[in-house]
Amino acid sequence: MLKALFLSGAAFALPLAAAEPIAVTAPHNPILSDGTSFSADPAPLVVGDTLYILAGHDEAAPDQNDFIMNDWQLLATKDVASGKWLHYPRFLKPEDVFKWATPGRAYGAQIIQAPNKKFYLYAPVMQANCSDKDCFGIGVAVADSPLGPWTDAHPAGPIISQRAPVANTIQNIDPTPFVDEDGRVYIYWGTFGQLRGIELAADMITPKGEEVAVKSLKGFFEAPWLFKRNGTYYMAYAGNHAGPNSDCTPAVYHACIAYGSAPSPLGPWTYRGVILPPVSSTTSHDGIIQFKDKWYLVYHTADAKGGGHFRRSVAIDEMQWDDSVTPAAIKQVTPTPRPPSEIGPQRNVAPAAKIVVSNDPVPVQCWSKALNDGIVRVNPLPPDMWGTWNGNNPPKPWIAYQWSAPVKLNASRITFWADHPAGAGEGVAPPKSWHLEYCDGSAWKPVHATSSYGTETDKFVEVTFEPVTTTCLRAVFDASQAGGGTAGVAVEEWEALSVEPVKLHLGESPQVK
Ligand code: FUB
Repeated sequence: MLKALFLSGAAFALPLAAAEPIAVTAPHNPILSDGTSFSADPAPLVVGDTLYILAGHDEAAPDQNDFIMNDWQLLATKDVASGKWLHYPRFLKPEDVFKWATPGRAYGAQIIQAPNKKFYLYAPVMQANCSDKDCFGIGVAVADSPLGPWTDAHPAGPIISQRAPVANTIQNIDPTPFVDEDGRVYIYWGTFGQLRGIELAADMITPKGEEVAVKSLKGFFEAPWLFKRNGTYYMAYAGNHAGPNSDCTPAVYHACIAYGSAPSPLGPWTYRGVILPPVSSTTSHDGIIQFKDKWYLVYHTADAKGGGHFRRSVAIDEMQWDDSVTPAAIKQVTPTPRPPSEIGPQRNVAPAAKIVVSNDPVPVQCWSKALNDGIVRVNPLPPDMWGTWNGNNPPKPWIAYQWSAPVKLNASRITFWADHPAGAGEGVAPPKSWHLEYCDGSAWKPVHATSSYGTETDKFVEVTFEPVTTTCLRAVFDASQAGGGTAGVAVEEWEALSVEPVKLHLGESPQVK
């Protein structure tokens, strides 16, 4: 009998065996939102009246920038809108099934049902006793039910690795298997811009025919997801063609979910567009499925309590089609819940400001929007900050906020980030000095500071000044210089504090009320 606990938006509180699900009520995304269990790399599967989502399990500490993933977990629902899910934590570990695998690195896996009605799990795992440059290999396990028990379908080792079926030098992860209507089986996989595909025999494990290397899906990075609708094959994937004019992402560390289509399972593939803009985690990972007349995109974000780039959580949203074009196009998904349109009252009016920077377009590893996103991470990555480092660093960069209505300010807080010490002439260092200016008509004027301008890193440095009523504020930096070199400047968060708390309207054109 199921031992089901009903917890609100929570994962699990009692130590239960892997086979025992816990009932979760998820009023909104992410599905597991309370920060007790992080979930990543979702792969949906429909069996009868149930939608399953196989997911990895992020266990990195808050300051750890690494994929600590020791097992997979499973979520199941009969009604997405109800928000009621069964959660099977610690569903499966690599070493439980694959005797040739090491523990850990339980990256994105997928389960499909074969024509023989059995279920096959395709899982990237680390091979033990491996001398390859990259020891990830894709193992296959088989079961009579998605809930297992799972046994290794190919105990000799992975069906795909740097040695099989064709020697390669890529990282062999993120498998996406697919059974076509005629019963033929295909699998794609890959990361770091390398996408490979091959047909498998009816046994679901033996490679058949030529392997293809797909080059035509713009910005392909990882997380391919192969599916078919109305005779057209679709490949969704995490893309990272980055830049100020990119349809995908401004910052190279982040990814959008993009897609392409093809007339046959092995291509040729044509890029079609973006399904999901970058999410709050640097990685993005997609799974797409039809369940009870609706199409869904499942993905992950850093939005759970205590979440981060390596503490991700699975989310699900409806996906719509545009059938007025051929092939049918996927409409861009709006993630839910939508951000609030109004926040406050609060003194920090930065979230309502438009950001303008001296070094536009910023280097693609950085992201100006990080300046006023309210997030200061323990161990940030480049897209968690604005910065100037590009190998030819400007000596006097600046960042500015512009409001559509005047604000009355008397303080500002800033968090600098550096990987070099104060006084360095290379890398990213705290600025030699900095000051604040406000606009008065068309002229920039310095504020009358009543405290000093600190340059410490990794914490908020506050500067107070005599009140100014203005529509713009800017921070001007004198970059650190030494030995003829100029260091970069980086800022994680920059707050502009109004004299009194105010309500902020965060619509299309941000305003202060
Ligand atoms: O979770 C580890 C890796 O991060 C996955 O394999 C990628 O798709 C990315 O989500």
